[in-house]
Amino acid sequence: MDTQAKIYVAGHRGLVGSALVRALQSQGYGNLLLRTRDQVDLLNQVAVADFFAAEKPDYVFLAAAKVGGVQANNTYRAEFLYENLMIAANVIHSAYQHDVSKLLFLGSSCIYPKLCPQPIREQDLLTGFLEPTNEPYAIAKIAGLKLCENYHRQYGVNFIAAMPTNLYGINDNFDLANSHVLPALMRKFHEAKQRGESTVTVWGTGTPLREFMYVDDLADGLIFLMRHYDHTADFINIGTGEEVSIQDLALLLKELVGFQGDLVFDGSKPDGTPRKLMDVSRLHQLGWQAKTDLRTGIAETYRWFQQQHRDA
Ligand code: GFB
Repeated sequence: MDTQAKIYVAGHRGLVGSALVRALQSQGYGNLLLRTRDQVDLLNQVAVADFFAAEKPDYVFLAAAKVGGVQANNTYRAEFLYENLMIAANVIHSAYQHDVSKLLFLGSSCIYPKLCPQPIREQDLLTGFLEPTNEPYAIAKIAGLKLCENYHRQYGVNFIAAMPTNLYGINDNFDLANSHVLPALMRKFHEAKQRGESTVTVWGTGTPLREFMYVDDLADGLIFLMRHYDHTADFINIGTGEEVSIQDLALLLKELVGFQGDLVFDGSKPDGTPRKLMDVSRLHQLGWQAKTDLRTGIAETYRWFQQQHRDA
């Protein structure tokens, strides 16, 4: 990927897309193609086709998606299915029609069966039932990776797909109802500390295990894959290979935010899948691994979060 190549980052204002823009710019890629939803609506087939015809990008990072935590996935089921299917189909098809040299599609670790053997290997896809709370999102993401696989098989295009684990970092969504656990708890602890409250509510039982990756590591890994991983009909996991229980995550956040009170677990909220740890041996064999540990990544994110609050 030449530093002058025209690189379209779809979803450049989101958690992943904005990290990609930071990483690409810091690595000397100066010809980035960025469009807001108002400028190019990725749900609109004609708008996407016209955009690709006019701009003819060389490389595409497909990081645009409708995303959210366990409750958002379970509430906006139709939107998660429809919007993610449309984004994947419109962008991947247009990339094929307009001779994009290489495309990288972003999926999710929730594509794998709910009770998958751990750590989860790429070949475990479609070997069991999905977690019901995020089945619509997972189906759309499976469709996206299958589009990459089958456009490659039929047309020979170099479209690859990466399946990231749970992510966090700068520009995350901190909405209390719809966000993922890490930003939600960071905000809850921060606000409880400011208001002098004695408890913070953690959803579910606290026993589920999750793997968390700092989004700037992910961005570096995605650029690595774009440069070094060509299509072999296989998508690839991207994660840290380390897991933590939701209870231990909450305790770490409590400590780093400096909240003195107690945790209360709300069993009326869903736990989601019991365990979700990626097997990242294929990625490690290629020569890349994540470098930011959870404590450091959370501290960085919390610094940014506090700065945003001060500015607001
Ligand atoms: O991050 P999260 O919403 O997504 O929840 P998933 C992870 C775990 O944290 C669940 C618990 O067991 C939640 O019950 N949790 C505790 C909380 N307190 C909170 C809270 O305040 N907010 C949230 N959101 N959770 C998502 C999928 O699953 O993972 C998506 O729904 C996507 O499709 C994403 O794949 C990576 O890890 O359960």
